[in-house]
Amino acid sequence: MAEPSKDTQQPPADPANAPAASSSSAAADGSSSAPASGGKKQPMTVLVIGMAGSGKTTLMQRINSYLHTEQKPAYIVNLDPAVSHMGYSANIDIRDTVDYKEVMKQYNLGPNGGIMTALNLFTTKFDQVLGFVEKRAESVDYILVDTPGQIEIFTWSASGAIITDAIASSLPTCVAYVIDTPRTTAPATFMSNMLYACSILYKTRLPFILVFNKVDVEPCDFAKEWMADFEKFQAALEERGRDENGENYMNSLMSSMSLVLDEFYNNLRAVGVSAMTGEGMKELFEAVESCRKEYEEPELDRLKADKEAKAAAAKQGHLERMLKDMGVKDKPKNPFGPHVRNDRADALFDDEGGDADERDPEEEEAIRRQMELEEEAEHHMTLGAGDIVEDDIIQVDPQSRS
Ligand SMILES: Nc1nc2c(ncn2[C@@H]2O[C@H](COP(=O)(O)OP(=O)(O)OP(=O)(O)O)[C@@H](O)[C@H]2O)c(=O)[nH]1
Ligand SMILES: [Mg+2]
Repeated sequence: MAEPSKDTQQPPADPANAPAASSSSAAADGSSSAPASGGKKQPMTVLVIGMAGSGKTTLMQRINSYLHTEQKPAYIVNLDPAVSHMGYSANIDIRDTVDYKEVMKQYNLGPNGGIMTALNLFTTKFDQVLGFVEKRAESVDYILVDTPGQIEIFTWSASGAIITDAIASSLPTCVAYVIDTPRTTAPATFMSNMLYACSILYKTRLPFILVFNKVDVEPCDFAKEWMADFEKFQAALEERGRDENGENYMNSLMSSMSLVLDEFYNNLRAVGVSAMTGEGMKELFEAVESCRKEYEEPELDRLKADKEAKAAAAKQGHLERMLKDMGVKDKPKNPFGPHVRNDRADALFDDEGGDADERDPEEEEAIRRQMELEEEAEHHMTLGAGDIVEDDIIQVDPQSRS
């Protein structure tokens, strides 16, 4: 791509003086998120994505004011170069950096291409944007990102992937996929919208919330029901698919796709909201917090795996010390060493000339333990340290050796 001209692109504006969310007040009064292990909890990034007109920008405004009343400050990033009116001020606004109309002129593009290219140009500076966001991460609870309605940015464009990967590798992040509920009541439209959501989920691989917006106009119960009960959705699909002659033109592809979606619903949460009235904000933020947990789980798994590896190493050291103390590693001194297991008892009895019935129970027990320990020592030598399983180690009781 040609180097963007100075007319169309400047470095992202330093948002230090941007008049967005009054972030420091709540942090100062201690009402922000609870600190985790001495430090402040990282802010959660919410990427607001959805089709044109689904209500993303209005929802951003609503969320911003909700967070203000909750005294949980937000940091706002606007990635829509074509937005004409926002009911809030963004800390970082793509419009301060790229003029998409100028991009249209210079690259001879239509509005859609202009918006996409403007975002692509902006993405080349996204490391700077991330730098600004990270600087403010200490003092805010949420980072809200508004995006253009050109949803294909997040399904196939490189800039979408660069943006989501950059943010998500730095901060806990989730996608709020906004759906225009009144326009989704037809089963085929609903399915098409869900397929979009599905492809964004698989492209971003981030915790995901389906946000059914505009519930002041149309409640989203029908959608939740279709998501919960696959058969009801199929029935609706068949019902609506009948033409005036009563023939059903919904083909088996539709049915198979709805089966795919059934699997997809397992991976997400759905909430009904109204960006207009503010209904459902609490539920939305409960979903966001559950996304935070989902995002953090792999990290927890890693910590758990670390802990288990350390415990295994400690047990191994313990075992080695015991084996050393007992001298079982020293094969020549080991009375059972030269014999294969099945011959051991006989070899011992032959040496001592004893009879099995006359054996001292304590001695027999000592022999049995010694055999077990030796077997473990051999097993240990053939396995790597990481292969030692708990059962191998637990069987060794140092008390019983004395
Ligand atoms: N009744 C109702 N209207 C809404 C709601 N949310 C948004 N709208 C209206 O939907 C229209 C589109 O809203 P926007 O917020 O601009 O939608 P958008 O997704 O940001 O649109 P693009 O940026 O063009 O993709 C506006 O007329 C809003 O007033 C809602 O919850 N209820
Ligand atoms: Mg918008």
